[in-house]
Amino acid sequence: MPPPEAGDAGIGGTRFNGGMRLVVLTGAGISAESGVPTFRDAGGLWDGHRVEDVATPEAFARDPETVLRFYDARRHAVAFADPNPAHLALARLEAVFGEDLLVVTQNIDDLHERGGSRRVVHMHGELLRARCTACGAASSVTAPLIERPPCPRCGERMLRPDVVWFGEMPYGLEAIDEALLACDVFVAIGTSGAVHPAAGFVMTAAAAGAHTVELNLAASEITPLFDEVRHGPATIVVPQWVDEAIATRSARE
Ligand code: BV8
Repeated sequence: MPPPEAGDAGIGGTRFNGGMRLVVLTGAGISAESGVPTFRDAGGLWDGHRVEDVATPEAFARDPETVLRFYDARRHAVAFADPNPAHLALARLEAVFGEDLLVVTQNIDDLHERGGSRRVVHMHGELLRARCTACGAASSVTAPLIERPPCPRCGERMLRPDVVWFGEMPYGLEAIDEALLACDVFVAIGTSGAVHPAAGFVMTAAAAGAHTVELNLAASEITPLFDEVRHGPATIVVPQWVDEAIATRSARE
């Protein structure tokens, strides 16, 4: 894929060529203004807990109650959160770009879906899903997992959050890689770039010729890797960028 030409119609710094295929990666920062705490900001999720105590298979084996309570509490909190203008903007983007847009989220909340996005890959799993450690079946969470509800398929009371912990293989990597290699523009929203392999996606996209954009409240660990950086709260910078992307696409049609 040829790199974007200087003359291509563009938005701000974003240069689109040909197909305008987009991959958007989101992190906890896109849900921050919905009241869902991030991980590494002050007062974040990791402040109260050590990752090793709540987000690894070893932690679950050692102290399942602490881990189940940690995720039950987050699931309860997310139920009271609403999608914010950044989530709604990405749904508007999907309404225009359709299959030319893939949203990959590191988040385990359902705010993208409640905001109207349909094409979402939850590479780190989902709070609202459980996985049976006896038969492997995935199912929707219908009660706090600390109550040990039965697996809908095998009846065993051995459900864990269907969430990807540190040391576990993220979901959807093949499809994500395919989309990164084919995209014209890669956008990272509200992620610190602290966790792999998500933190490396910008390099995969850039190596394949994509224009890369970071939309974040502040500089992240991977800011230097992007062609274009816009700092500000997601509820401001994401709708702005989406409006420009839609205008650019409409101007080309
Ligand atoms: C794996 C689910 C094998 C659980 C999470 C190199 C290659 C591959 C792996 C590794 C590697 N080096 C190290 C590893 C191992 C490890 C890892 O990355 N460790 C780190 C700590 C060094 N990775 C793994 O174990 C992964 N699995 O490697 O499998 C493999 C090997 C090769 C290739 C493939 C596979 C699994 C990692 C998944 C762990 N699970 N979440 C849960 O949610 O409880 S990670 C968790 O932290 C999140 O899901 C998220 O992905 C991650 C990072 O969090 P962010 O979303 O970025 O949030 P954070 O708080 O950090 O930052 C918030 C950002 O928002 C900030 O930038 C802030 O400025 C911004 N912000 C704040 N407010 C706003 C805002 N922006 C805009 N507006 C605002 N209002």
